[in-house]
Parts: sequence; structure tokens; C-alpha cells
Amino acid sequence: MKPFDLSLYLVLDPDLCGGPQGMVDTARIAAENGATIVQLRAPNWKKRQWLETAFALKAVLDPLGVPLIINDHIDVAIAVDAAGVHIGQADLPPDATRRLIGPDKILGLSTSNAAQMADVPLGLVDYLGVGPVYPTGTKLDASPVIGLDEFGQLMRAKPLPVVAIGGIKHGTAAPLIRAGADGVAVVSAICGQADIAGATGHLFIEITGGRT
Ligand code: TZP
Ligand code: MG
Repeated sequence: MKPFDLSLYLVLDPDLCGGPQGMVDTARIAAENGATIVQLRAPNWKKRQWLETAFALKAVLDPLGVPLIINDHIDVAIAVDAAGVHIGQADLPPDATRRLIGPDKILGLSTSNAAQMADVPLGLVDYLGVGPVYPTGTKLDASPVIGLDEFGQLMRAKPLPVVAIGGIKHGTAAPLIRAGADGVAVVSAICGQADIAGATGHLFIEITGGRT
């Protein structure tokens, strides 16, 4: 498996980032200012748009050493040789996904409660996305909000590295790191912000500070 750092996980959204070019620009600036891993997520896109944007993202992220993760679309991840895939509970399951992507790509899985976390096949999945921790307007069909206390409970039996997601902003990231998260994933705290570099840098400092 390729090495990866979940510290500041940027999830790109086409609406908030201003379309494909906005996503590529946002990813580049964020990766230059502390984002450690980037996911392409575009629930409404056609496959051709996925492929073209994934190639464009790889072109800016590879020189910076920041891995590109593809949401849901295993074929796109393979076609562009992305670093990995992120799947949810309603996507192809981890065993089928791992068979398709092979042993070396990073595989992330979304979980939002203790039962889903207990069910994770540990040899197949590399990290978990856990959330939504806080209310979010970005994913309208998100699972019920977990909250910081419940998130901390879930982290006590953490079976794999965890990235927290959902409504995380500057000021709410450090408590999640202290509660046991290995990193935080954000969309709107970076995508669409007037100062992408500043927003990313402030979050990065908060996350690394949360570990000390
Ligand atoms: N999965 C759970 S919440 C969420 C996803 C993709 C959206 C998070 O977006 P934001 O803007 O960081 O709340
Ligand atoms: Mg999915």
C-alpha cells in the first residue's frame, strides 16, 4: 500500500469549488499549503468528466507528492492510476473493491456508527471516514450527526486510521484530533473560501497543534 497521511484531507465539490477548473486550482493551492490528501467527489458527474478532471488533478498533485483518492468510481481510479478509492456503505463492498483495485491502492470506507465500524474487514480497508461529526450542508443525504462525545466513544475502539468528516471548520478540528482522529476531512472549510491558502494553512496548524 502507498503511504498516506490523513491529517488534512480535502474533499473536492464541483459546486463549491467552481467546476472542474476551480477544483484543480483549489487542490493545487491547498496541497501547497498543508492538505495531505485530496479526494475527487462529484456525485452528479458523467464518467468522462470524472476521467478528465482526475487526470488534471493528478497532474497538479503528483509533483507535490499528495495522493489523489477517487470517490466511488473504481474504474476511474484504475484508469488514471490514482492513489486510491473511497467507498461508502452503498457502493461496491470492500472485498469486491479490493479485488478490482489490487493490493497497492489505498482503500477508504465511510462509516457512521459502531455497528458499521465493527463490520469493517480489516485486512482489506486502509482507513475509515467517520461522520458526519457536525451538521453539514454539503451532503444532504448524510447519516445522522454523531457529535464530538459520540465520536470520542467510537475512537476508543478504532480499528484503523480514522479521518473525521462533516461540518468541520477552523476551531472544531483540534478537538477531533484530541478525541482520536488521525485527521480531518473538509469540503466547505476550503472549497469556495476566498483565501484557499489561508484557510488550508490555518486548518493545518490547528490539526498539527491538536496533536501536541
Ligand atoms: N460525508 C459525510 S459529511 C460530508 C461527506 C462527503 C460532507 C462534508 O462537507 P463539509 O462541507 O466539510 O461539511
Ligand atoms: Mg459513495
